[in-house]
Amino acid sequence: MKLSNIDYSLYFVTDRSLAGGRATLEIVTAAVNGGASIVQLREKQCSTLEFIEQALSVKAFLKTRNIPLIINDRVDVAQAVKADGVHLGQTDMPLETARGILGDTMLIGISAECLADAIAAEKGGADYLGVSPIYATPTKTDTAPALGLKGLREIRQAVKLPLVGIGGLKRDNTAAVIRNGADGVAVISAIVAADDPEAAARELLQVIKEAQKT
Ligand code: TZP
Ligand code: MG
Repeated sequence: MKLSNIDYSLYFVTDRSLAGGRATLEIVTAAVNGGASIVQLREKQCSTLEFIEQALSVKAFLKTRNIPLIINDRVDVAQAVKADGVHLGQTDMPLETARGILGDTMLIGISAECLADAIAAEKGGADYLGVSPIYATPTKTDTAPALGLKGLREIRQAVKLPLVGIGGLKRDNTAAVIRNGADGVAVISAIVAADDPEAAARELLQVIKEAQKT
């Protein structure tokens, strides 16, 4: 069964290239100890075997904390490890195809790069949207133009799905993303590249929780 009542507040996305040699499981553990509420395993370089092994070890840890695991890009890997969901971009497997394969067993998150993407993904049965990118970021340069807070607000007004903002989000610009309609904030470098990922996650979550109150 698909998970419900997901807490999207602090959505942590991994990236081993920014981890300074630290293991993905070590960073995920720190992020979760600091308050990450959902984790996406994003592996752009490794073999399928390594992706699956990594996912199984991260999943075993996350299960002990009741934190959902989302797999980036790869429906087959998500299925192989019985992840809680898969996250798909606009040039990944189409939503309809993925839903056909996965049925209702798994969450499907879609990256919405514009208003039309968001509306189509909601109509197509996505479970949540990554509004992408809010700001330009060196972590991913092959993105659509930045949506900014105005683009986020337009999407918020048009769809009911949970939204997470992604792209260039740090402690100082996170509150605005929540106040402009996002349910949560998705980050890579703000946690992965931090000297102390646990403290970085904790500080971000504090900002998010404060902003959610207002
Ligand atoms: N999709 C849109 S921007 C982005 C992704 C995966 C990268 C976000 O990384 P950072 O370091 O949080 O800006
Ligand atoms: Mg993708």
